[in-house]
Amino acid sequence: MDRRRFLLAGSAAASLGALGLSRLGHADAAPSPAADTLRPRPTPQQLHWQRDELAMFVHLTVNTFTGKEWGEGTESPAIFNPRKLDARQWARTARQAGFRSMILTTKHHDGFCLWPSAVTEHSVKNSPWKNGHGDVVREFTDACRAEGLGAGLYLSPWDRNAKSYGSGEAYNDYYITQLTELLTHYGKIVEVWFDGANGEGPNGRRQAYDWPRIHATVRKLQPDAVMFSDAGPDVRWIGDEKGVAGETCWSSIDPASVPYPGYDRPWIGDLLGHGDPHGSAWRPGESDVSIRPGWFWHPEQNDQVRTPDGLMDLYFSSVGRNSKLLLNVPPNRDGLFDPEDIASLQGFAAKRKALFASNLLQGASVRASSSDAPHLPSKVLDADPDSYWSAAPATRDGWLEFELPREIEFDTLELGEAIALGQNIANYRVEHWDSGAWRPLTWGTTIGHKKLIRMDPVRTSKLRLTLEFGYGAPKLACVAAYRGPDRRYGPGHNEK
Ligand code: FUL
Repeated sequence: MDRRRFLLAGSAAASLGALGLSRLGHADAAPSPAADTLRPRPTPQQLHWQRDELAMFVHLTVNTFTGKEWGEGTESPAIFNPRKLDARQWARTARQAGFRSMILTTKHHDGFCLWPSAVTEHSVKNSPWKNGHGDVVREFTDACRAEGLGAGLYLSPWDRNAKSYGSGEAYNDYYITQLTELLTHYGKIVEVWFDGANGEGPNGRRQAYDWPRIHATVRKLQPDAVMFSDAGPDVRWIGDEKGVAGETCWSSIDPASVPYPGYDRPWIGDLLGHGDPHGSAWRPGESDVSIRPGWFWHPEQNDQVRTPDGLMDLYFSSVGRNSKLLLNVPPNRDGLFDPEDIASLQGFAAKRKALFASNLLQGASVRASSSDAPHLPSKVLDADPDSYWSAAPATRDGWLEFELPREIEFDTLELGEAIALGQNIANYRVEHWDSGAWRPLTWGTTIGHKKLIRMDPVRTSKLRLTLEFGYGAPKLACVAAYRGPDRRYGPGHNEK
């Protein structure tokens, strides 16, 4: 059913990560400090978006009441009645679990609008909920702001209810009107989410969307919002709906490789998952996944809510691979998050708090292969993402050595590049000092905003991080080691 399942089934075995590395020769070609500034960098909005790390998706529509995942577009608005709907409960849950924004499905593929749109009768205004006077988008955006969260909106281009769907301009006008309503009546919107799914409308026809016009409308009405789709333009889909970014994950991509949203090709999943170190566009990946098997609430899935450990796995495979996690939590038929989902989110937050409590490398003396003052090696140990160590200009590799006053024990490493200045590091190696010699600990590709590496507990008083290849002078904002209370992870766990 899902277009994205088709993509996964068809994804080529050849990894674009391998492709990225095979092109590393470029890195050694002609190192110059000027070349560093030519590589893509994030806009302030993209940087803010990525540093938020966690966003919550909220899927709600007539499907919540029919048990379907994709509505037909023929559902009666009379079935939509989330009697106890409390958007503040959603936003409070999100904030308490460390999420920084939420994205609501204002209209899913069934065409039912969660706000009283002026251009259709297929909306909350013809539902029994609040006697047709309700507006979920209003309650949602108000709740986000009350809890200090950014508000994002999903508006499905595919609409199985609109009569004009598949007609060309008439539907594009309809879509632009709905987008305009959403972007002008509800205050500041931080993210607009464009689904690439494009099926047939009620008359059996498909629609050619006017993407340039859609993008221009968002830029004009909400210049600070980032736009998501397979093809960006600001943030890209990570290529699967499992919450798993590529082990190699570049924030840059060649815009020509995914020319428009919904560009179905068998290789797109890998391409989006890995990005492209030579891509001209900074377009970081968003990993969307649901806390339950479905995107919408189904009573029979109440015992299949992901556990706190399962959510930790998602955190490592998305945020820990230079992506952002967009975790869906669907409200039930009362319009509330279920207690199971809330408990799991609280457990997830508690686990992150316990694991990332303190950087055990604090207090180490740090030496580097070279430095570009004032960006000294010790900068990787302060918690400020804007302060960083830089190797000397025109270098493409380097190392950092940490010497601690006493032995530490850790099972998790965190690395972070100074991504305000771009993403350069193609691969790294970590060694620890053991019985009078350096011993290999781990090796990996790409770092970006955050790379998290899990391993069996290691005891050492010295650690060495070697940045073997890059496309600019290495610039690291963070190196951290943590010891989690869990002991269940073995070596290589993160690679699976
Ligand atoms: C997909 C849609 O078809 C699903 O129903 C869901 O909304 C997901 C986030 O995107 O393309």
